[in-house]
Amino acid sequence: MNKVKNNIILAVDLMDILKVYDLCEDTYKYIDTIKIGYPLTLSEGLNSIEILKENFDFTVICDYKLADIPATNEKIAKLSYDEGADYIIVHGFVGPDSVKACLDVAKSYDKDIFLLSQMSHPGADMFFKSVSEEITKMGLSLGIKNYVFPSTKIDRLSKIRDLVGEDSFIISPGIGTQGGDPKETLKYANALIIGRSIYEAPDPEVAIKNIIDSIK
Ligand code: NUP
Repeated sequence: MNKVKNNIILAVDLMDILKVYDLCEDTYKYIDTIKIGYPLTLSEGLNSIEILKENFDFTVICDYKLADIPATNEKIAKLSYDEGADYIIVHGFVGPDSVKACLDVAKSYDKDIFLLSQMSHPGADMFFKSVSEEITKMGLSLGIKNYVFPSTKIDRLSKIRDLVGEDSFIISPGIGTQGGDPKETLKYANALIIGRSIYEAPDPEVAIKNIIDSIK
């Protein structure tokens, strides 16, 4: 990935496509990239991707955190790209063959993946803390350029930036509701993934404008 408008990726974990549509109408002027995951896809279907692309021309990141055997990862990746996904998020802990299966599918569609090597919630430290750098190094050895690393582990985010270098693109969740600071995070990440702080705000447009002002 090269650039994200206003460095904000809107994470939409709503489960009603009409509410998603309203949210997009309120915010599309400020963003060009949206992240959807299981909540929307399982409730409204994979064609949610197409709806978002056709109506708002968004770049769509599918946060399916693929973590299966290569053959199954491959099937899910194909379904997602067939439906118009631009990127899918893939878990690294499952190992290089499972990740490479997704990368190969992405390349065949002229698309790309994001590798996830650490998660934002407190419990993630139990297992990820000791392996996130190794997972990231595996990603580098596979030639991966896009990474998801959380804003809630800012000390390690800065290390991951040093590890992946300035040529890689890091997107970072955990902003606002989970405690991550937008400005601090952008010292190391290229873009912020923000969901509830925007879509649960009384006025999502005001919320997004305030975040944009705060990171100027
Ligand atoms: O480690 C992660 N943490 C995280 O919150 C990896 C993620 N992909 N996410 C996702 O980012 C999460 O599933 C949600 O879609 C978004 C953060 O949303 P919010 O906390 O801003 O509402």
